[in-house]
Amino acid sequence: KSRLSFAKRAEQHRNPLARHLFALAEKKQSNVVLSADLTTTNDLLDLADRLGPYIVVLKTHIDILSDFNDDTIAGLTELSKKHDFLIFEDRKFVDIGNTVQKQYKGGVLRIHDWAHIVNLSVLAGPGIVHALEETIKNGDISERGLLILAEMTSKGSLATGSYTKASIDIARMYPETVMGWVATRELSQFVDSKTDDEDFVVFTTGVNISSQGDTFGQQYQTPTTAMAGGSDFLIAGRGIYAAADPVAAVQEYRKAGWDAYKARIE
Ligand code: UP6
Repeated sequence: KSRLSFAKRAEQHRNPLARHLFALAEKKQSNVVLSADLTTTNDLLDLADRLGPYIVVLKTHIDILSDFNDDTIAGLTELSKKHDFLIFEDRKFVDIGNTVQKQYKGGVLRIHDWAHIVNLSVLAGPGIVHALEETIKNGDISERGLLILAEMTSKGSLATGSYTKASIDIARMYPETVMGWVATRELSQFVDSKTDDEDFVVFTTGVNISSQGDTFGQQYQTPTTAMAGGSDFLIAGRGIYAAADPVAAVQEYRKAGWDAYKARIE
């Protein structure tokens, strides 16, 4: 796990989006990514507006909205500027490169236009990353980045062992656009020998302070255990938005995550 401060990592990182992310974390004293899994535009924008000050990234599943339209994206983009957070579309691309390029750049969702970060699985091999990287490099927006889904939090996940190792190996082939990975912990045991300028960011899903899991096999850890295990950014959904008071909850996650971060760098 990195003992360097976010400020230091912001200074040194080769990827402009990673630099921005670390600088935002430092500025807002938060490493919370809100998984805003609400299903109407109004509810999503309302949550983003109320919780925006306390988070560094808003994670969306844009295809679960029942009323997705141009105002959804205009609203999200405006709030991302107002409260200074990045947008991460949790799209989990998985198809062959030729198809994901179309899914990323075009279609009804035009994800590349508005999402700073997207993620993908390497089930189909490295071509998917090559394709998404090409779209980013050919586009005229510099702040776009990828995360590789190296592990999953649900019980019985097959993304383990050699699959996780392959995810890391493929991430390291594309250091200009792959900012890091989504994993439950630090995965340095899968990195054979690290080069000096390597600094992959670890995003961790399955974070909840008051629950152990759900009836579909989701498995949670707390902000404190996730940070101790080597996470950099904590992704929490129901623990925050389904709480009786989401604003109080996001502040609680922020404090827990930031205290654990402080303890690690000092
Ligand atoms: N997510 C996981 N586990 C993974 C990958 N992604 O939970 O391995 C995503 C889910 C959801 C969020 O799609 O958007 O993270 C978790 O939400 P929750 O905190 O409400 O469980």
